[in-house]
Amino acid sequence: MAVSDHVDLPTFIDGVKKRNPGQPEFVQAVQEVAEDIYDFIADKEEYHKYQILRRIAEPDRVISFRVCWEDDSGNIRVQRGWRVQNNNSIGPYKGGIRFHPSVTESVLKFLAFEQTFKNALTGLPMGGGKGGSNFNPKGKSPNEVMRFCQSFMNELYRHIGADVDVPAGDIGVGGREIGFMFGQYKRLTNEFTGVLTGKGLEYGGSLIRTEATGYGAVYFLLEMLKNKGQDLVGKTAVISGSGNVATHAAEKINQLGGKVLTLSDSEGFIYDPEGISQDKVNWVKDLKNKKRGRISEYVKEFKGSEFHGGGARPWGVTCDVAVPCATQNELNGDEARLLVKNGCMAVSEGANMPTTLEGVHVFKDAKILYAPGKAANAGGVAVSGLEMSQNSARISWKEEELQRLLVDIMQGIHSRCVEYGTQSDGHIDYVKGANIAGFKKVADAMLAYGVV
Ligand code: NDP
Ligand code: 2IT
Repeated sequence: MAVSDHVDLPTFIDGVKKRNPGQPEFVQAVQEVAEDIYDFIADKEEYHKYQILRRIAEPDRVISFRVCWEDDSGNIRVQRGWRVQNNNSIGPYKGGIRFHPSVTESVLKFLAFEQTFKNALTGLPMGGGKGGSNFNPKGKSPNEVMRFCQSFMNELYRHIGADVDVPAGDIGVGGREIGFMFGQYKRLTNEFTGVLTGKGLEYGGSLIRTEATGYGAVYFLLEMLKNKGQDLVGKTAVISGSGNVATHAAEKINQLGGKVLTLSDSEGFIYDPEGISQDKVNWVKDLKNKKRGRISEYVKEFKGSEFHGGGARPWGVTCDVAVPCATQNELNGDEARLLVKNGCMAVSEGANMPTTLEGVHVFKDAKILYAPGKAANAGGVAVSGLEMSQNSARISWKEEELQRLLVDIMQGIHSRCVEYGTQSDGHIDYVKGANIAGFKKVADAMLAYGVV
């Protein structure tokens, strides 16, 4: 037997740190998963022998490339693009593309790693991948965004395909950008295939894909509450972000009788004590998607609301439930303690890894209902998986059918978390449940393949 088979958890994490210098987000994501998986595989010799966790934490490949484009003033601009193909044991690589100045290889590796478990949890045949660029779409003209997307695809198209790797949107990449990228892929390859998801309805997109992540995160929240004999009626919610996931989470909370108090962006948060009702959510969607404006503009439109600037985050606002929907590490240990102290009973993560490792431990120790992103925000990629199925069959399903499937998938993920995360005192550790259920499916496929 090889000597490295049974390294303990600290030694394993040390190794991950040494092999991935300067990649704190990636190390953080691996550590959070490894803490649970080490318990689970303690008595499972095969997973050790075949180094399954070590292998999942080593991407199949990381593709890095130059993206040149010309801005409206004729300057040549150079950005870096990536696609991280983490693991395709249970299906083609699948995961979004992020355009944001904070994008680094570490960020995309953590996202591709998380995506591997998330996609397994959906029950659909999708492996894990993620891509993106440090391109900042803010303040760019539509033509500049189009030229960037086309240049990005000029390299990416070699590495993707309907049965190989199927990207979608993420931060900074919505329907407009997917349209530009799909158009360029089609032009380069002369093929019309389901190579991207999140497409427009006119060219192979699926109904409810736009809504699916935010809706799904609230369905998951509702499942956790139902398990305690509760629902969302009359409950106050604090939400961060004001993009695709945040606005659709707010919409669903309103539909289910809750009251949304906050939304945010990187400049600060707005607090509306009257509640951000559906007409206000529609106004924010318009602000973000059409006017490409900032959330601070909300207070000019809706009297009685407040804007807290300087990058302030909303976690100090007293609430029953919290739904972080902006970005990674936007909720730290102190903020987690504040939420718990103020009586927050449930947290459902619409964003990926929004809570720091310390914050995760605070929620776990306080035994509140806490759903990690890989479980709670899987509704988006799940409907992407349904878009792939519709594209392969060249049909479009009806909205009611897709709505039913989304609810069904979120309930299925909840059940899997309960199965693997229920503790001896009856408390459900959703982080543990999600990590183990996601890991087991990918790990068992890897065992079937032998050493590859
Ligand atoms: P959008 O681009 O639509 O919105 C992102 C929002 O988050 C904006 O309000 C943005 O504010 C804010 N934000 C982004 N980066 C930062 C930052 N560094 N600090 C503070 N605020 C920030 O993205 P989505 O709504 O699609 O994505 C939000 C989260 O949900 C991400 O974590 C993403 O990975 C996750 N997710 C998305 C899915 C999808 O289907 N779209 C699926 C599953 C998860 P600003 O404009 O100031 O940057
Ligand atoms: O983080 C995610 O799950 C996404 N950004 C969606 C990925 C997808 O392929 O739909």
